[in-house]
Amino acid sequence: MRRAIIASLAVALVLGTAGCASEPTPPVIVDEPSAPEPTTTPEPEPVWPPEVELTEAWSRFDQPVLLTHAGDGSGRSFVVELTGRVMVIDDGEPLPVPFLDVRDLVSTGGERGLFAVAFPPDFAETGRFYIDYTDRAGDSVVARYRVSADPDVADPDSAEVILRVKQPFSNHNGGQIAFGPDGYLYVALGDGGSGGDPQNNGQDLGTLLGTILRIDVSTATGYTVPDDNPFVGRAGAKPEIWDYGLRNPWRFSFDALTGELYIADVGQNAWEEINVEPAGNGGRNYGWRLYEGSHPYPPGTDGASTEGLTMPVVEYARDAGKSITGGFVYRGERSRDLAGVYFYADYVSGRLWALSRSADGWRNVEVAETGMPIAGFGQDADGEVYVLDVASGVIYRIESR
Ligand SMILES: [Ca+2]
Repeated sequence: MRRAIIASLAVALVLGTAGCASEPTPPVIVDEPSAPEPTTTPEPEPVWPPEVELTEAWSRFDQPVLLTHAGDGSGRSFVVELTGRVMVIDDGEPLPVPFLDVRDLVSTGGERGLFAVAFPPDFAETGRFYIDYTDRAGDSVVARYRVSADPDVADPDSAEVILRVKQPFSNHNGGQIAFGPDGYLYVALGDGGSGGDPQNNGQDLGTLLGTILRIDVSTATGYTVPDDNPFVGRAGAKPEIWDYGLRNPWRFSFDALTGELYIADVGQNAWEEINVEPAGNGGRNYGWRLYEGSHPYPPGTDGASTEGLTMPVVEYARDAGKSITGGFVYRGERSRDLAGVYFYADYVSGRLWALSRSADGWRNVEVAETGMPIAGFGQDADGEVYVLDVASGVIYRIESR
């Protein structure tokens, strides 16, 4: 009798969960032996679960997808607009004149546009910086620019394309670029697009598609490949590759304190995922198109051997969202309770999550249902983290409540 009551209770609970659209399956921690071991436990540990509010900081940007800083001591922030401009926020005020306007060079619509700007550690001395966009032909471009005599305005004539990657399809263009703690430029490239990676680019070390690259841009022109890149000298492999097996790593970021690399990889039809890489520990195969998240791809197949693959730290299914947007690890002063918390969101569902780890392992919790199409996050020179609404053009600061 008791067994029957428990059984019917269980059925009721299952039905209740399935029937309630507002309570999706939360992201789950993937417990994989191949997952990277934490190299550091940041101190102090954040208050858990974090309670946050989004405070409107600025508005009227045109499809903002990234807020970053130059690391030059100026305290300025730079906002990347998908439509092709980089704008400056100085002393808390957006400047009316763009830092850079490449709308004439950029293709937009769908998953195309101006994606990112990145400033090298020696930017204060050299004035050189980098942008990533899809050009008029739809191909991926990384270009170097220089500031003009006015530090708030770049010289449009200084453009030098240092990398151009042919895109076989219009979608999955990656788009993030950022300097690692080692001073090298990291570049995300999607698998080339379509669906299901028809060219198998993710598992092919002979193409730059489906990867994160690591290149040395300190040269006068172009770039060189660091000698200690993981695939240097391997026959048939592109030496620029740092990590591979990625589908569409639209957003990655480095923890400003630990140097760990957080990669959010957009899924195919079932699973969105976050991967966390120990600082300086590349050469990893993140599994696509053998696996989507921790699940064999295509669905219903037995799956390839997981040997040599790095599985995600966390993943979520379609009832929680359909397109992951990676953010940043909070390292600011304003909300000390959030120290060490990584924020990410889903572009379609508008859900905002916090991920962090304790001595017992990773933990993940939803912190807001924003209802906003979040296509990007930001982190300023002070380590504060921002959420960017690509539709309304409003930028919100994440603060502890
Ligand atoms: Ca993966």
